[in-house]
Amino acid sequence: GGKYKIVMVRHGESEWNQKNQFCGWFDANLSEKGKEEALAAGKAVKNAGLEFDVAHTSVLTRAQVTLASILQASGHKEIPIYKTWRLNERHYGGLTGLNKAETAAKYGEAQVQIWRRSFDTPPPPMEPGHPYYDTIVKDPRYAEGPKPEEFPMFESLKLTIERTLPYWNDVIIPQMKEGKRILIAAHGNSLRGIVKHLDNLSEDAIMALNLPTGIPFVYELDENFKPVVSMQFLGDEETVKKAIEAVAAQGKAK
Ligand code: DG2
Repeated sequence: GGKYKIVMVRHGESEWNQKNQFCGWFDANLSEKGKEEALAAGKAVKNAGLEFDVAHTSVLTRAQVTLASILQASGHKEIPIYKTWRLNERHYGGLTGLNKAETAAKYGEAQVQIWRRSFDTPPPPMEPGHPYYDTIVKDPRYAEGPKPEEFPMFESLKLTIERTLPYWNDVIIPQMKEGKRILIAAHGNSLRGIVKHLDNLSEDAIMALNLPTGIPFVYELDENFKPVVSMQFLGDEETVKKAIEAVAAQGKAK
């Protein structure tokens, strides 16, 4: 095994995942299925004998509720929980709220694949007047950051990594060095950014990676924080494979 172990999980299915809408910084709730996935994730954590000293999550409800369920279902009490916009989902810009399959029918599956998975092509910006512009920009949870000048109106995976990695390096790594056992509950694309960094994946390799909802995965890292065990899911292979394929298929026109 490695010197350090860290567990990450994408939140359970949200109501917008269920409706197949681009979500990004919109604060969707978990669906009923998502709540069940979060509880199952907690049981899997318990069965694997994993324990945590601290947890990190985004400022979005779907990640926070998932985290709370996992901690409760795995018998954790009162561990410190850090919430940061730096672990938020990537900001989906002008696509926020659109149905992914309808968008594929309108612009083509290839374009939707670029918007969802390219490394550095961002989605179109969210302009003032967009149905969710005020909801997001004026949300009081962002009083603590990002600063007005760094508040995104869209993000590629590259831009997402640029605001997530400082948190990994400045907050999470020092806690690991102190011996803290950490759980991160976040999002498909904020976690894809961390995975790309840890596994040193190429821009092509990261395009092909889809993360399932509600299935925790373990990394073991050596003293230089290089993986000795990468993305080991707490779930049987077939279930994980199907869940990953379902995420990939969300961009199909139907
Ligand atoms: C999804 C990811 O984010 O979408 O923003 O729609 O992890 O918060 O459900 P999450 C969204 P894709 O990039 O997989 O289309």
